[in-house]
Amino acid sequence: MCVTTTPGPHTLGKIVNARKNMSNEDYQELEALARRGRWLAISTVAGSGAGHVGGPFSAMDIMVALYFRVMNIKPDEPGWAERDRFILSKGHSSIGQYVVMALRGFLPVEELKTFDKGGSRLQGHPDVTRLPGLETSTGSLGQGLSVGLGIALGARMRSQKFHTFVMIGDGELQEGMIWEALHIAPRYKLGNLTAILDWNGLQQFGWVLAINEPHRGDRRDPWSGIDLRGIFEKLGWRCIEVNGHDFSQIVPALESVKASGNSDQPTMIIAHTIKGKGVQFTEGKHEWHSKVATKEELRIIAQQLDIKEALV
Ligand SMILES: Cc1ncc(C[n+]2csc(CCOP(=O)(O)OP(=O)(O)O)c2C)c(N)n1
Ligand SMILES: [Mg+2]
Repeated sequence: MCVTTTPGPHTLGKIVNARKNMSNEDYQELEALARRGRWLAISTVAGSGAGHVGGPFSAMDIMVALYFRVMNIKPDEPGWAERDRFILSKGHSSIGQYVVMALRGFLPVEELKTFDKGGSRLQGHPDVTRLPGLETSTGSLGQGLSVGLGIALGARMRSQKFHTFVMIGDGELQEGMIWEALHIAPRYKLGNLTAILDWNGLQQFGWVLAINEPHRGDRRDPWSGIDLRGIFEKLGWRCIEVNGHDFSQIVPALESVKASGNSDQPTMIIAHTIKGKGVQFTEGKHEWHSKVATKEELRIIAQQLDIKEALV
């Protein structure tokens, strides 16, 4: 029989907070970018009247690290053949990727205002036919790791040196197609492929056993009490666990997998994260999976993120 688990960030016990491997200035610069990214994400969603918040906030620090420190990319030449590839398989967090790409110079920050509008390059879920810099369309959960695997395999066959990163959600990890890719990547010895698991313990509907809505089933973290690391390792993945909100752990982990791109083992970075991270009242709250902030909430959020100017 299934039982519900205690609410809240399930993995905090495992998170190490030591700031090493990085200067304070470096850390603070990345932190400021992530705060600005979170503000742009939540204010853009508010301006558009729809979109996701919890997932983008959970993934923000990792995406900032990838785009600003780790990936070899040229914002003014998004199709550059040697670029490192990033696929946001949990495509509902698109606004997070768009704001990081805007801050990095792939598109004007002003363009964020078109988010989720008809004709916009910034669709609610990433559309590769519209926005240069995306590697594939995502949003139907479960597909991105297989696409990334194909890209990494193609790179190996052509002796191309770039690295492919794919971020998946912990809810998304329930999709069967992800497990097909998890089985196959080690067999192809794809050291040039890194999956990043955004393990925030929450999906769309939270923790409460849905007594009045039995058709929705048990809403607990599906991986609660499961040794995911052990499973990934048995399948042949090298695993690194990080606090997904500590740049001094994220950046070295991502850099180390790039450095070992020639190895014969794909890597799984297990990122322990908090859904809605960055704003007190959104952290760990499934209600903020996709919610539009009110004007009053935006005012408080701007304060908490230390954002001086009102952008909406
Ligand atoms: C195939 C598929 N089924 C369902 C959905 C609807 N959906 C969007 S987000 C989401 C929850 C995803 O949870 P998780 O992967 O943990 O993402 P995060 O917590 O980072 O938001 C669901 C069920 C979808 N987009 N695709
Ligand atoms: Mg999740």
